Amino acid sequence: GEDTGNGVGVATRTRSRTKKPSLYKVLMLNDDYTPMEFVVLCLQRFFRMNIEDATRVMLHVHQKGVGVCGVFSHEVAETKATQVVDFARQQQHPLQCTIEKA
Ligand code: TYC
Repeated sequence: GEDTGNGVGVATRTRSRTKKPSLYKVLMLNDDYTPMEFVVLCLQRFFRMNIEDATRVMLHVHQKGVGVCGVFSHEVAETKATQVVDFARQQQHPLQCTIEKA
């Protein structure tokens, strides 16, 4: 705080103490059984991708084994990964997602 003339410090703060949330990647993993169209649907539904981006990410995962669906706060990343895996399981697909610190 600064001295205002009467010797009393005025509480000022130019920097807040709020810290930015750490970011996490949601990773999608390849498998031999989940249909390509289902993976594209998941990327559209849970990551708001258009069909071109969803197809590009799906093919990347299919060819490389793993790919990034998006980067989010820890809570949002966990929620999206869980939503994908639960939706896939409901349809009897083994599709897996994990999260990793960005
Ligand atoms: N490899 C799957 C197939 O050939 C397609 C697939 C792509 C599965 C991406 C999972 O995350 C995945 N049907």
